Amino acid sequence: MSVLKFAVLGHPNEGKSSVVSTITENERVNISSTPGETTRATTFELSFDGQVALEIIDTPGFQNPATTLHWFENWKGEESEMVEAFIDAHRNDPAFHHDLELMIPLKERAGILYVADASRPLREIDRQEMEVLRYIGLPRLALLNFKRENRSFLPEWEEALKRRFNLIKEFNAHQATFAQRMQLFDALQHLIPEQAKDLNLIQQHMKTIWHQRMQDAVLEIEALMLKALRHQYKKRYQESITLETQQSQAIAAYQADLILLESRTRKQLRRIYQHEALPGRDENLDVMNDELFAEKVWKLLGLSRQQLAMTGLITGVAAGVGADLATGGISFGVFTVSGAVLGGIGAWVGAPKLGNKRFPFPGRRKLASEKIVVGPCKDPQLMFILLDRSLLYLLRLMNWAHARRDHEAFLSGLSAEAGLVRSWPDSLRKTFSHWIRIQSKPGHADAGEISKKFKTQLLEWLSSQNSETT
Ligand SMILES: Nc1nc2c(ncn2[C@@H]2O[C@H](COP(=O)(O)OP(=O)(O)OP(=O)(O)O)[C@@H](O)[C@H]2O)c(=O)[nH]1
Ligand SMILES: [Mg+2]
Repeated sequence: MSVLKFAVLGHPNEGKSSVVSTITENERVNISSTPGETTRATTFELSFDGQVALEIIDTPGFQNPATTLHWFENWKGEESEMVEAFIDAHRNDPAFHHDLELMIPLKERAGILYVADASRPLREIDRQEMEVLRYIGLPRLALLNFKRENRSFLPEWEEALKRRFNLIKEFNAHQATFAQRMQLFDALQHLIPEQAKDLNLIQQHMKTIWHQRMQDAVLEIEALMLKALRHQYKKRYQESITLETQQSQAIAAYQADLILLESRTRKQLRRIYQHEALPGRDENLDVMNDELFAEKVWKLLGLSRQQLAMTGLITGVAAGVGADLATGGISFGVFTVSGAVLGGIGAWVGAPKLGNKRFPFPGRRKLASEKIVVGPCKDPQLMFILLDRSLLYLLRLMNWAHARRDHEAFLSGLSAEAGLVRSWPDSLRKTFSHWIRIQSKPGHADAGEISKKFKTQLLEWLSSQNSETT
């Protein structure tokens, strides 16, 4: 496959670098609200199997389109030598620094992606820039990047563009989904038919990677579920501190462990989607940012009480949970706390409430060798909530354009009704309930089978959530 080249050109501050960042999924492209941020032609690559397939060249905005156009209009030499001659003629003029930089990729006959913010009025200077590109004569696609909602200027932009560009396409660099990026590649194939085969190959590579990422994400999420399901926090009993204090500390430590596991999974998901700069949590968010065990989270995410009752997972040991379900209260009867007594004296198992700190404890002598054990969790709702939060995070991540730098908005806006597992198809809920039952018994003969079934169904569901992308 040969290396295809496209230069991204346009007026300063229109979103050129944003287009580059989103197409190449590169969060390190410089983007800023200050016009003139990009000062040099800079190449960003798309590589597959270690081979560069596509170069997208970010460029500074036009500085002197009127003078440049005038110079082109008076050019008497060969058309193919015009750009080179222009660069030579202005080499020592600092006022043309950006104009020369943006022409560098054009010397190498890169295709042109002209970026314009069509949410503002068209000006004379825009027409001059378009004319400069028409004179250069390379295949050119106009990308309309709406920085604001306003579409009232669209007709005048279309009118000016259609006479000077081979194709016009809307591409919102800060909102573009995977499907819209694929459509951009469709447009490029129309723009340069002789490169259509290679462009199509790039598209296929991108689709394969997209699917692979979803599989990797599902693996990460299942791994989190497994760790959380079986997690135990153990601490040696200390005679000098009251049992109650030690038990609450142990529960807090257990919760902190799960929150850490969740954070690590979010980090892995960010790595998979090349979004490493995005936050794992943020300051002002509700269901995603509140700690895993916050009351609000337990109200809004996970299954409804009725759905939970129907999983068949709430039995005997989680009696506390059952009672809460009946009374309509929020359950914190999450844990089985067991003080496994060493020395063969015995063990107790209870279902204490975190709220009122009621812990059953047999009336007998405490030994220094006793341990406070929290977990594994016996409340299936914890699993559904963790899964819900992971999926909410994942869906946000996969649809977050790489050009966006407003990271503080990444986790916000997930509404109170945002829980996903409540609206899952019954089959998936059933499979995950089954998964919990089987996987809570390490070494279960059916573990491999249920794991496969769960991952397959989860992947199908994820794909359906992004159906426009497949
Ligand atoms: N809301 C919104 N903002 C955008 C969009 N595209 C660009 N911006 C913002 O517009 C400003 C300029 O974006 P850049 O991508 O740096 O623009 P540029 O054309 O590369 O700018 P220069 O390098 O200065 O010529 C930044 O503040 C971006 O966040 C968009 O589609 N939506
Ligand atoms: Mg730029």
